[in-house]
Amino acid sequence: MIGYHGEGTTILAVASPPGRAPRGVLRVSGPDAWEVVASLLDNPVQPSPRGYVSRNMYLGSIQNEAPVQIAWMPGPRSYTREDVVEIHTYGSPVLLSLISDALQTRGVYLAGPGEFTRRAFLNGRIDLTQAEAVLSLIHAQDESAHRQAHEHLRGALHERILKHKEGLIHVCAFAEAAIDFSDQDIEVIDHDWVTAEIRSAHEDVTNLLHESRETAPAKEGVRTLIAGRPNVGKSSLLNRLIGRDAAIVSSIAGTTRDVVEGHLVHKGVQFILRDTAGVRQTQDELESEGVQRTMDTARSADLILFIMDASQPVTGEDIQLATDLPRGLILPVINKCDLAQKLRLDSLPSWVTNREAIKVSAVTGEGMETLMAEIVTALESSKIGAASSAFIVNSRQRGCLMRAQESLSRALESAGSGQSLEFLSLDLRDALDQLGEIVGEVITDDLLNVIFSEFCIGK
Ligand SMILES: Nc1nc2c(ncn2[C@@H]2O[C@H](COP(=O)(O)OP(=O)(O)OP(=O)(O)O)[C@@H](O)[C@H]2O)c(=O)[nH]1
Ligand SMILES: [Mg+2]
Repeated sequence: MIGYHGEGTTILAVASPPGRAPRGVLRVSGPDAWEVVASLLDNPVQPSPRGYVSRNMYLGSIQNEAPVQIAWMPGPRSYTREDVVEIHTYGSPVLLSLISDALQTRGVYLAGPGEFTRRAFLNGRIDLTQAEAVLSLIHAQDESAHRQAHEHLRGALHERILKHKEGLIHVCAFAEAAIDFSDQDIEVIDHDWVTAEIRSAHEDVTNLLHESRETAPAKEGVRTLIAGRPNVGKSSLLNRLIGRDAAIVSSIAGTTRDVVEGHLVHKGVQFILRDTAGVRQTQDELESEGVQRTMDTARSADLILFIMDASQPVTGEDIQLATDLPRGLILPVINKCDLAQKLRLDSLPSWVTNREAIKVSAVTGEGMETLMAEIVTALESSKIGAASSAFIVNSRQRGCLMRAQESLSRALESAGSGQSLEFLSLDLRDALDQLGEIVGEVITDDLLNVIFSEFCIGK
């Protein structure tokens, strides 16, 4: 059970990463923040913060002479909107835990995960999309995820949702007023306007969903599958790309069985590379399990590199695999181009022959730069990865968007078919609830706990 503490309590957390570090930071937030921190200091300070300037650092010492700097950030102009005091000192785990213990004996609680951000949300400083953005920012693994989290932090998603909420509230209010007047013979509602408002919200929600599907992978990295028949050099290529021998390489066909994963950051984009079993018909039970895994991985990949062997003629296995692989973003790559060229692509499906295959050698390293450049170009044109400035929405937000989209579709239908306005108003209220939930207007404690439990302590 995650411990979150009620109103009026003061909480603390070590805000610097665990372990030894040059600096350590403890954060205290709540009504008693100043008083308890002041009571810990060796040198007498005012028990009241009067006379101390907001956002200034004050020198002192704590726990028998450990020098500290105290930053004073009175609410409401602080992260949590409560009084916040930060204690900056040596990054010694022992010292930090001594201070933490001393604060706890004075009635300060250890913060739960994300409790500072939770308070910022509950005190109205940020909305839920921004709180979640703080989380994404902490977890961002590459520049593009970082940039998108920043966008949310600025409230970009919030703004886009609110724009439609206003319009829909208006329509809903009119529809409900019209219900009251329905026994009188006056036309109080302009159907064209109603339809236009709902359609515009429906369109934008649909767009958001569409954009988010395309960009979601960028959060953890572009899932890249290295596929090909046995022995074409998939494992060698993985090792070459990530610069270490992660996968076993051998001249025996059918070496790789498990999916071997490697990470690579290129031009600010994070890639999760997956080397897999070479695909062929096989009686070997283990190998065929490996082949099964390759095809499963293919279905969830954002990008597939289809590897061929320059030194061999095309085989039935190449053709079969080229036909079976899902046609998302897929690039033909010819490996072993350091050897005499025997490969002719004619018999392969047109998606391979229609474009120029990228020629590389995993052994000499030739063509690696071109390969990465082609990948980046392909990603840019497909909107996966760094080039996209589109919205990343998380799965919670996505669920709300999907439900809002459904309600709006129903509302559109009932507006168009001249059904009773009661239906329209119900569907609009549903849609508004869902949009409200995205920004955290309608939200339960349970949901809040789930969201904030993903945070680290101290944020
Ligand atoms: N000359 C040359 N040999 C290569 C190149 N890439 C791989 N090889 C050799 O080809 C053989 C197979 O390489 P692997 O990387 O194990 O091939 P794989 O596709 O992972 O094979 P499986 O795991 O069995 O599907 C090894 O003997 C490698 O040394 C290359 O670019 N040039
Ligand atoms: Mg292999």
